[in-house]
Amino acid sequence: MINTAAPTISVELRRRFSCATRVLVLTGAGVSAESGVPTFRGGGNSAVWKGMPFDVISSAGMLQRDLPAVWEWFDYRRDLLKALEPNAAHYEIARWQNRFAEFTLVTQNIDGLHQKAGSRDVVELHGNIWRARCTSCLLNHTISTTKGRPDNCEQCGEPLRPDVVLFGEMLPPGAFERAAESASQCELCFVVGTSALVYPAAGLPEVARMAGAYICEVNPEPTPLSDLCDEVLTGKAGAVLPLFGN
Ligand code: BV8
Ligand code: ZN
Repeated sequence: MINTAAPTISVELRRRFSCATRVLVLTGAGVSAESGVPTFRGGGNSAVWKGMPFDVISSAGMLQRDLPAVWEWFDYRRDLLKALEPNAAHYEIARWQNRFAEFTLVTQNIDGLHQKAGSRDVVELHGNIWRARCTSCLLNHTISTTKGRPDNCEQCGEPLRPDVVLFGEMLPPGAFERAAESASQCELCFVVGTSALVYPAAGLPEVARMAGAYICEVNPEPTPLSDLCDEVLTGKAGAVLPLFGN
């Protein structure tokens, strides 16, 4: 019997939430699920595109072999995103940036919904689907919802690629370092809507725990991180996170 009742936030967590100054939030696809963004894994199977598992189509190897196919995959996801809005979880997290003196939001999501909800200075570990990058001079290009994306670089004319981190590729310079620095300094770390299977992102909560932080996971399902957490709030982020607001 699925327990749909909202989980209870412990007195301990409420106390820590009320007096914390250094807080880290790490999010994954689950935080955008209630906005209608398909997750990669859920219900036991993982996303497949034209018969290819997502970590194949979203890989450095595929980019070398077939850039147009990679673009087709991200164009499809971007089109899906156009009509979608942030949900209550995104808005609650956006409010937290004004609540805590040292607040860091680290996301694995490329959908830009945290920023659309008002979050500033988001550490995007895996890039952003609304940007393209030149394969030669690395110039960044913004992809607008109306004009779509240019095929070639406006500076050197070489082909553009999605400005996202593909499997087998390094994270953006400094992004993981900044996230790990905040994890090693935080008192309270929330892990929201991630299956915690992709590295190095999934290693951040361990960094926070090693530094003595209180770790809280928000997820309707258990993950490999659940046992590492001081508290697990079993439920949907859009229902659970606003409970901290009152
Ligand atoms: C790299 C962008 C160095 C593209 C992404 C160590 C061990 C093993 C493997 C590795 C390792 N180190 C590196 C690797 C390889 C690899 C990796 O981790 N592989 C995995 C599969 C084992 N990592 C890499 O390749 C990384 N690069 O290591 O570079 C290097 C370089 C060269 C040579 C050697 C080393 C780069 C990884 C980044 C890849 N790009 N995204 C795109 O989007 O297509 S990863 C992508 O997948 C996402 O960004 C995210 O990170 C991941 C999906 O995970 P989640 O976001 O958590 O989503 P998921 O669907 O899985 O889960 C959703 C969760 O939400 C579930 O738990 C569900 O229960 C929950 N949920 C559902 N609804 C709700 C909810 N929660 C709350 N509320 C709800 N309503
Ligand atoms: Zn260029």
